Amino acid sequence: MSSFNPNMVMFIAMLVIMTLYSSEAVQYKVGDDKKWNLQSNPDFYVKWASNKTFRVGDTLYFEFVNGSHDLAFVTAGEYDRCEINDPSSVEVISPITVYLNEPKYYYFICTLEDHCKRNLKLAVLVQDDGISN
Ligand SMILES: [Cu+2]
Repeated sequence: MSSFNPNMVMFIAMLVIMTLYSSEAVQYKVGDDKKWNLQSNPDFYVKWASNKTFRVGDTLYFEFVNGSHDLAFVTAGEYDRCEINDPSSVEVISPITVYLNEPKYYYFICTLEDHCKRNLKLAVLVQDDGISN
């Protein structure tokens, strides 16, 4: 019964190892085809982030119509209150690639008009890649 093809066993073992240890960085396009925009569903960006695992080395790619939206890197408190204390953290030219270099929460909002209060905001938890420690 134990007639394993040694080549096949080796092949499967290599696939498993590659899957476990390849820390291929992933680029996530925020909102997918909806991009960075006001959405009719208030939970849109919460849901968008909830089914993904963000890891150190991954990137977020924000795309929007210049002048219609912007992107600010904010603290948890600013995210909650839709405030911005550091105007220098606002990016206004699309597209914007954000490098997730640390295992922590990252918070983003749109600062234009009432867009943040209308839930154009994103929080992601970035996890350690599990290799570099
Ligand atoms: Cu906006």
